[in-house]
Amino acid sequence: MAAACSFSIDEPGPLDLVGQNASWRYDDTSGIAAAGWNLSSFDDTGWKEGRGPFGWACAETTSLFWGDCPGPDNCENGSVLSAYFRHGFDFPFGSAEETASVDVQRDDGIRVFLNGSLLFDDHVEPGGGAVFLEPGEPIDVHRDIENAPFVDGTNILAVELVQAGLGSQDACFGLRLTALPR
Ligand SMILES: [Ca+2]
Repeated sequence: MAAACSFSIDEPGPLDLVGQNASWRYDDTSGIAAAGWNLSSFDDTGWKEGRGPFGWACAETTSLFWGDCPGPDNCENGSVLSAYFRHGFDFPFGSAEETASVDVQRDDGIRVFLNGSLLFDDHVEPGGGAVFLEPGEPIDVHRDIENAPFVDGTNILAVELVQAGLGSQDACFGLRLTALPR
């Protein structure tokens, strides 16, 4: 008697790539983008390391130093506007252009790069600083980016978190990434 045989073909679901509490390399002290900081080839081993989310006054897991500001009421010269983050993850599904589904917390503005290409930005002036977050304005942003430039093997996310002005009383960065297969 032939064995009963049944199977089903499931639609592929979202692929979890980077979790909210992932470990990142980060530079929160220089305020200056190092040459090639957002490229896959950049050596970030000299940067600090910590788990997300990052920030201050933001229920963060890892507190940002944020320049010479020991607190929101004591920001003098040398404070910085930008902090930089890098995270590598494996994309074991072959080189493919998929839809990247990104949930970020950003205060004030953010630029997100994937393998050196700008994936998206939010709440920043073109080529410049961030736009002030109004009181009560959400810090959570969701974006779906079609044809994201994933590559086979190791991929590098690089993020610039930007404040709208020196002495900002809070800073937040968190990120979760999934891919939606076609
Ligand atoms: Ca802020």
